[in-house]
Amino acid sequence: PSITTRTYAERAAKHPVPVAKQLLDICDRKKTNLCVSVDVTSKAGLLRIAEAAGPYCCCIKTHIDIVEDFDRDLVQQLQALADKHDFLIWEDRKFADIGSTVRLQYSSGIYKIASWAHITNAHLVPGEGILTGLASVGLPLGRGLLLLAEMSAKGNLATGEYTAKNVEAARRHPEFVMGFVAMRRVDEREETAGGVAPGEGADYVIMTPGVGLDSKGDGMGQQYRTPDEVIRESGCDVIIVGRGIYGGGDGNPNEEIVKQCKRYQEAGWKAYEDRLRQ
Ligand code: 5BU
Repeated sequence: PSITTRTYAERAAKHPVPVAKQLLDICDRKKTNLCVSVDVTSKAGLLRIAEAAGPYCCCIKTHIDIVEDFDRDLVQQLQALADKHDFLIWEDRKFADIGSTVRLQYSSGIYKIASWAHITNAHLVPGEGILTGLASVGLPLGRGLLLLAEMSAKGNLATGEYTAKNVEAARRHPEFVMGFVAMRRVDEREETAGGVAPGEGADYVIMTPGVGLDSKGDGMGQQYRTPDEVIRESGCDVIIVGRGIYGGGDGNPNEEIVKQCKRYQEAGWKAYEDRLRQ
């Protein structure tokens, strides 16, 4: 049977990366495959939205370098919210340098990402040294990495052979690479092409941006699909929703955030249940 017919709980029980196990367990426990992306520029806004969205999501995705008044207290409060509401934190840093440099970018500087983000992600453009560099910091801390095998934006270059190379590289780092940012089940296509029975290989968590129920794009290249297209049709595991929930700018009022979270949580979960029945 294919990975897409297994439940999050079944997959959690067998996953080799502790953070992937944690994430899949949260999805099962809270009945949500929603990751809320919070792209706001103030500490207060980020914390307010994380507090409002926390009960409905498995993960909060940050871009910490856009926050104007970043301080250590911000990440401490975010960690406290993650504990309180049972979600993971993903810093969408998109590392893209040589191993020795990303190692410092991940561990040091103002943000010290590895000290608070359960998950981060990287481009494979520099080659596999980037995985060795990030793993040297992240593995001892029990962190997990997503490789950017595909992207959501129109005309992006993460396609074809490049996508396939991401899957191959992930297979060589099974203890650290927990999955992919991708638009479809990139791992299973690979397995089929290579003659390996689908589902018999490693299990990767596919987390998918470009999700919206009310809009098809943002005029700057973003392309939106529905939770059903992403989870059921394309076999991805987690929907990432940003502006569809927080509304852009400094963010919707809490009431609207909660309403949209419930809407996306419900749509994502229904798509998952429909997929299991397929
Ligand atoms: P939106 O408001 O739902 O469009 O926000 C999408 C978020 O996902 C935003 O933080 C992007 O940086 C992020 N993203 C994306 O949109 N597409 C991609 O391919 C990747 C990340 Br990788």
